[in-house]
Amino acid sequence: MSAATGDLFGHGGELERRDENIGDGAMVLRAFALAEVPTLLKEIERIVDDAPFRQMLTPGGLRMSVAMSNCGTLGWISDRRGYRYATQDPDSEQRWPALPEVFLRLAAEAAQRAGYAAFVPDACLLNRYMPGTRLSLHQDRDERDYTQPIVSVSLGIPAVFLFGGIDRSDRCLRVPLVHGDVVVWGGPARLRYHGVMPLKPAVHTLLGACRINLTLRKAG
Ligand code: MD3
Ligand code: FE
Repeated sequence: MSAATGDLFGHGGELERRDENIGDGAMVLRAFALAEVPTLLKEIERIVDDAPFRQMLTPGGLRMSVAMSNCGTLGWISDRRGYRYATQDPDSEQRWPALPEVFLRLAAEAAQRAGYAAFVPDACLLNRYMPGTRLSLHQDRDERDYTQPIVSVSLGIPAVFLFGGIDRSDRCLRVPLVHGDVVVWGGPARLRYHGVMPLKPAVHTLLGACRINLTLRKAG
């Protein structure tokens, strides 16, 4: 892209697909999900119709700032008893909605591009952020097999992702994530601490004052 094609800022804007390595095993695929956004949003609507977003309790009894739902054979939940994967939505006592085909395809294509062949997730956590919502520094360690990557899809208003190290006290890289970005976390990045800074007030054309992050995992 050049000035002649309308890229006034010279960085390709948010429409250009581009791969960025942000650390060993962690790859940002800029705009990778853009073409699928309409389908993704339709599927998200169906999922949260059956399994509405809710703010879960931490084992310590605090209400999480992020509102969550799940689809797939396993869903990540948190309550006074701890963090775990469950086959049922604890609110409805029904199985989680099925993983839509477009989620499976996008996850497999992104993982493939980052060097992980044949990624077949069985769990998708849907995280909903509003301005002020944050996710504190944590590791994802409730899954069975850490050799499997995690694929995340960012939709809606921007966020600053915090990418730490293997120790909680390691310094964090700040990675801005925007609508349509996909990140693949695997290998040595799989157990690194990470979180999301409090979201700044913003409005997205399609999602309003909201960010939705899909996290696709093979949990079982
Ligand atoms: C890095 N979600 O749901 S996705 C989570 O934007 C979570 O909602 C964030 O962290 C969000 O657990 C970040 C990116 C992500 C997911 C898993 C990781 C980054 C990761 C596992 C290891 C290292
Ligand atoms: Fe996480």
